[in-house]
Amino acid sequence: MILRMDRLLIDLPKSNNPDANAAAAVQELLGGKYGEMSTLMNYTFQSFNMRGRNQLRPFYDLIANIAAEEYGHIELVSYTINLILTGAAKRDTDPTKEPLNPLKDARNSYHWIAGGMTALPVDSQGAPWNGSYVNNTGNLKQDLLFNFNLECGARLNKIRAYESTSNNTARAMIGYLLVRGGVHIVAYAKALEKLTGVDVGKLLPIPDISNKKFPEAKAHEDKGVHLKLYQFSPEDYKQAGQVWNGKHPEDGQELVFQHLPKDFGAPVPDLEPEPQLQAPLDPDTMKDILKKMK
Ligand code: MN3
Repeated sequence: MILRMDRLLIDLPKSNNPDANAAAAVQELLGGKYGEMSTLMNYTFQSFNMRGRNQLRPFYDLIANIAAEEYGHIELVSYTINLILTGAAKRDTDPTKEPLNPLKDARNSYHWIAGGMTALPVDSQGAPWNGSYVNNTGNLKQDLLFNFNLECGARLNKIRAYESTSNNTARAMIGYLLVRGGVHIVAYAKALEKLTGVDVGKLLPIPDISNKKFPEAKAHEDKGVHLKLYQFSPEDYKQAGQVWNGKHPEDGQELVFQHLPKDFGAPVPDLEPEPQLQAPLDPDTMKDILKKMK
């Protein structure tokens, strides 16, 4: 089971430029075939379903820890979309003034027609995420190879999303996830190496561009974030360190398996109301209800 914390993995800056089409592009990193919902659900099902896990414990622990981290990744991408959409319409409660008009040519109309200018479990074209993106064959080598490919595809899409927008919130999120996705690529490469003896690390990086080329990723790598695999549990899943050890294939630094540091992450950004969507409740009525509930 999962213990949840009301924190975000990094301090996500507020957007300097509301941009509904940039938000639509970022959706690919959430609900696309290679998005965070896919990594979350792949590793979640692979860990639930692993037969003979006691013989395979270090690999089970590895996949389980990464699955838990991916929950925080879907949260981070969702908040990025929410922050980029904040203020993209005119804030006006008078419907005759067309407050939503600035959005009418944006690619994904579900963002404000179906939701409150917030993230959806869909890709950059609005197609819903679906369960066929999960690959869980019951064969460990096959699943690890799939995971390696999934993380490399995710990295490709992150780079293309980065190249699509200079939005500061999007780039801060992508910079961090390039680094953490990079950890997961190396982790699955190491797992395949331990199982087969093949030097998978020689393939890296895919694509042939270093994370250090992206200033928002380099800032995290300078602090060694690319060397750490986290144990997402106080006591459990501790044998992942038998896979995550040795040197990083790109810069030769020593890898570390550790607990999440205390006070890891940052407060969750508060999302301003968008009154033109008729989404907020009347503040006086709400105050009164909360008083009665105490
Ligand atoms: Mn991820």
